Amino acid sequence: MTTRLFGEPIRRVEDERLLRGDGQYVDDLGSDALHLAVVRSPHAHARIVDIDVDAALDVDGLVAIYTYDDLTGPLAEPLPLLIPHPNLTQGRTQYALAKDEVNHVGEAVAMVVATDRYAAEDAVDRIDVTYEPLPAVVGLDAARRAEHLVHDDVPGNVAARMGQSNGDAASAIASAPHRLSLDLQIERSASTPLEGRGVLARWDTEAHRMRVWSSTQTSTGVRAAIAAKLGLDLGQVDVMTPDVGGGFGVKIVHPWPEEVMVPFAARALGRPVKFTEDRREHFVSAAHERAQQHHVEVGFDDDGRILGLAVRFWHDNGAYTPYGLIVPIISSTQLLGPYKPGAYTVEFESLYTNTVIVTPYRGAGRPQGAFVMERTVDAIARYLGKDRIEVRETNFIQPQEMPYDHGLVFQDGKPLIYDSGDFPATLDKLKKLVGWEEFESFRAQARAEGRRVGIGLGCYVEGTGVGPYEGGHVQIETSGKVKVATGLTSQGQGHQTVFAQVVADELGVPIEDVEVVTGDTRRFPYAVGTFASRAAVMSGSAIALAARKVRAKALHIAADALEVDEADLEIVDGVVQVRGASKNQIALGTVAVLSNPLRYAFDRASVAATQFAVGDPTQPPVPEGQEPGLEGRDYYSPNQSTFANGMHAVVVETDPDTAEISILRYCVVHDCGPMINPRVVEGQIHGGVAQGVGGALYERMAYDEHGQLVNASFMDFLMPYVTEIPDTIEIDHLETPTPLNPLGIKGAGEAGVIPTAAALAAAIEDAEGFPITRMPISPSDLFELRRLHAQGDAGSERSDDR
Ligand code: MCN
Repeated sequence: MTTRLFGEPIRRVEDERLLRGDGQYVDDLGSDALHLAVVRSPHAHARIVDIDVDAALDVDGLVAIYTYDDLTGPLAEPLPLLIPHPNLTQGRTQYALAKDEVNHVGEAVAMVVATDRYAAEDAVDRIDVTYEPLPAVVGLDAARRAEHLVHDDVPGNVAARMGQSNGDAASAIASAPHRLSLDLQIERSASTPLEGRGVLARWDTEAHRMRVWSSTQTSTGVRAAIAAKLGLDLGQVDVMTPDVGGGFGVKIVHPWPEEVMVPFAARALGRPVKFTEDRREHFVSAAHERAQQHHVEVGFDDDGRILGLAVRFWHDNGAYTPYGLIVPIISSTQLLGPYKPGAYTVEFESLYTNTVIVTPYRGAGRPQGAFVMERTVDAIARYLGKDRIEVRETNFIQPQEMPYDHGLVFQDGKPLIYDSGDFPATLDKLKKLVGWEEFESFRAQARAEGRRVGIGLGCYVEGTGVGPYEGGHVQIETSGKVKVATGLTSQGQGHQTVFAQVVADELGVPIEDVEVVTGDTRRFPYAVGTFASRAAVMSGSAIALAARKVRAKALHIAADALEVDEADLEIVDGVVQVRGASKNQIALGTVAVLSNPLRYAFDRASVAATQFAVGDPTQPPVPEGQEPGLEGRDYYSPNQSTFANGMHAVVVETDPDTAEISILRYCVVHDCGPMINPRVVEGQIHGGVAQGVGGALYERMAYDEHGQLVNASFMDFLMPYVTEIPDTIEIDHLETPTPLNPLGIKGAGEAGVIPTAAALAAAIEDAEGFPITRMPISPSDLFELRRLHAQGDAGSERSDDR
């Protein structure tokens, strides 16, 4: 009997190679390539008056310089707006090279190709761009004031306004026994993967084919963009993702200017060209997220039951909107978390600023949403003098209410319907894990020692596995090895392991015999990409379905060969056998040979080596309704997202003198349905919590009023080290399967990051005794809040009792 691998916490098969330094990233490839470097705007907002390249022309090793004037046809048009929305009436995207205006520091103005990066950078330094600086709009306050405009033709800096309602929230709030209003704010942060962006292109002048390697989260998207921008057929472009050193959202955008300019240069020059982004470039020219200001009005009864909730918020979308309204739409719908809000209304404005563009960063609008909702629920509890757990329990959607329809439209344009989850049970587990009941005695003991401690929690629900589709291809080689391909890409999530687990189970083969390839358009040309915690649900399901097709085919061929009934067969360790009769068997590799009527001499040798000998070597026709080859392809395309959930609790200590914030305990209960690999899921949660702690306590994009990012390096942008992350993140799981996919699974990749700021704010508030309404919070911020609180002025929470 083969042991079932689904659910086993096996070690990741990719890790040994990666940890030994044997990974292959884009920059490890193309040693023969020319190098591209970028002239970037030093101004947040300026008109380009002139670009003088003369002084760069005598740099040794210079091969080419490109400005907007060198672009023609589709390449001279703005880059695509990837996710249009009817409300995005003022969407704007940038050009591959700025045309006549720049809208943030770091925007690409010209590109240089040279024999090496040093020469390319030297030439970049010698290109003299004359700018006419314009007033910069930096931050949400300036965008809302709209004294200056980012785009002349966009009044009020408003890219889009949008609202949704379920019921009459204004009346429900007005007639509620109690009312509170809160102002809550989250600042900019960013994905900051270890590997920045990178792209290498080779134009094959004989075959007229473009081969591109990109550090991307969507190889099919990059391929489509390159084909469209360079006037090539899709079939002429191959895009491969080698190892990718993290993406966390920032590599979903496609194409980045460099992703079309590198292939453009490679074709124009007839030589391979590559671009490797450096850290400073990443800070000022890739994407950020998170900055939002929120105003909440909530009405509730004596038990803390929410009767009406009205949220208005302002979303900083940066200089352009290539990713549409996805982030604020997610905030506006997912802030509801596990709760019934009574009547609900939400409205937002997505605003332009002269700063780096905003696209989804792990969590994608949900950390802000969870912060808003959890701060609101905590404020209700504090106002009523009730336990925070009790108020949550009062407002939870109950398991028997699933599927639960919120009466809103989700990010995918489909109704926001939760499919599964047991929120009371999740909270119960968390209460026990963190020891909620025992905390007061710990607080008393700490207080007696002159220490200040606090406990907080944060709950969330996350739409995962968003559509429209993903596919899988599974092939059994004549060697018995199994090759699996799916089109979406991997950035470190362990897909090579988990997809192999799924296939090994479905086919009954040893996992060592399964090899998984992701993000290679040559192997699987139709795909969407890796984001929205969708790979397990989408590709996992598609691969399982494809493997089932292969299994059915293998059993059919084997039954014929063994002259037995298909129903009597099983596959164990890569061998098809009659149940209970171990002698009557045939290896899957042999079945693969038989699946192809054209049998080669070397295939026959492998057949002869099995206990079953092929009788007639003449080639029979392909049986009707069957295709040659032991392979299968299938797609999974769900009607809606599946909703995972989780709850975090954190215990902090704040230093009474220095205001330093230390995490004493961090606990997570998580429900992503059945886990394919609990070790991988927990690794994802660890990574997510680490990023969440960064966003809550350390990381902020510090723009000055001129739009200069003054902390654009890891010396100044405080990404947490291992010393700032709790040694142990205690995790428990609840597995409520979804009825929506064949494996019953929900996503897990963003889980760790979503409620971290909410839980930490709650814990700090609990330790300090005054409201925490904005994140991140540094020791200096806390110190200042203490001073304001001492003056009776900390926090922005107002109540209005009836
Ligand atoms: N998994 C599982 N069982 C489940 C659900 C998931 O074993 N029930 C496993 C999956 O098979 C996968 C991992 O957990 O190996 C994450 O699964 P999933 O939730 O499907 O997320 P994706 O694989 O689609 O990854 C995307 C997600 C997102 S949106 C961001 S952002 C993110 C993240 O994953 N970026 C990452 N995790 C990251 N991890 C690394 N190392 N690097 C990134 O850039």
